[in-house]
Amino acid sequence: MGKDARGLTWFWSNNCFVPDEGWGNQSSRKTVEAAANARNLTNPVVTLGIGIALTALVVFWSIGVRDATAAGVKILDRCDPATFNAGGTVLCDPTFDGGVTLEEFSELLTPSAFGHPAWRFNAPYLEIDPKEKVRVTNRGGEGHTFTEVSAPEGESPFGGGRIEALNTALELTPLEICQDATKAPLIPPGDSVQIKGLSEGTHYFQCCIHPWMHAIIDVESEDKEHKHH
Ligand SMILES: [Cu+2]
Repeated sequence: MGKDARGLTWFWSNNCFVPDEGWGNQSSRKTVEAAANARNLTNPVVTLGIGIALTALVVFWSIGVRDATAAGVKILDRCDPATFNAGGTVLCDPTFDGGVTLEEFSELLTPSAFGHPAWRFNAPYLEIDPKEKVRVTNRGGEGHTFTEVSAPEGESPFGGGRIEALNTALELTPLEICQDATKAPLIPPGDSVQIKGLSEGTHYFQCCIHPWMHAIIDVESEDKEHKHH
């Protein structure tokens, strides 16, 4: 750890220093925790401690659960670390091989182009049942948010995020929820969040950094679907 000329505290993370203002230190801490958890789960003593019949039951049960919670959304981008980080702030994971330069990214920051399409949620539309959870994983090189947004019926729930330069370029009005980093927390590269307990109906999500990144999750019970058919 150390301080630079700008007074930022820097952390050693992913074989490079990152300032204590972004995702770097959170990311490495979570990776360490995840590795520790993985070790516990694969501990042979724990596995041996479970009887064969019980093991069979657990395996059967976990397959059932996995089927029920299969929904997933990948957060994607293609940031090129060399050009994105040239301004002095670590915007893009220095080890990430994105390939889209800041110049290429900026060329599509117009209201008509609506941002670079490599910055997106995949899939952008999901149908789940009420008990189903959604795992949202950041596979990009930048920090993103997956923030639920809403608006009165007939109005678009989507809007600008918390990066003024991006909002201005796209001529978007900032959404209030995006201005609060505790309500719209950053998901660092490699991290994931789980969305659960969504009510029946249509839910809208967007990135509060890159406001063209949108997703819709429709929650509908199977019973209801059967009645429709
Ligand atoms: Cu984003």
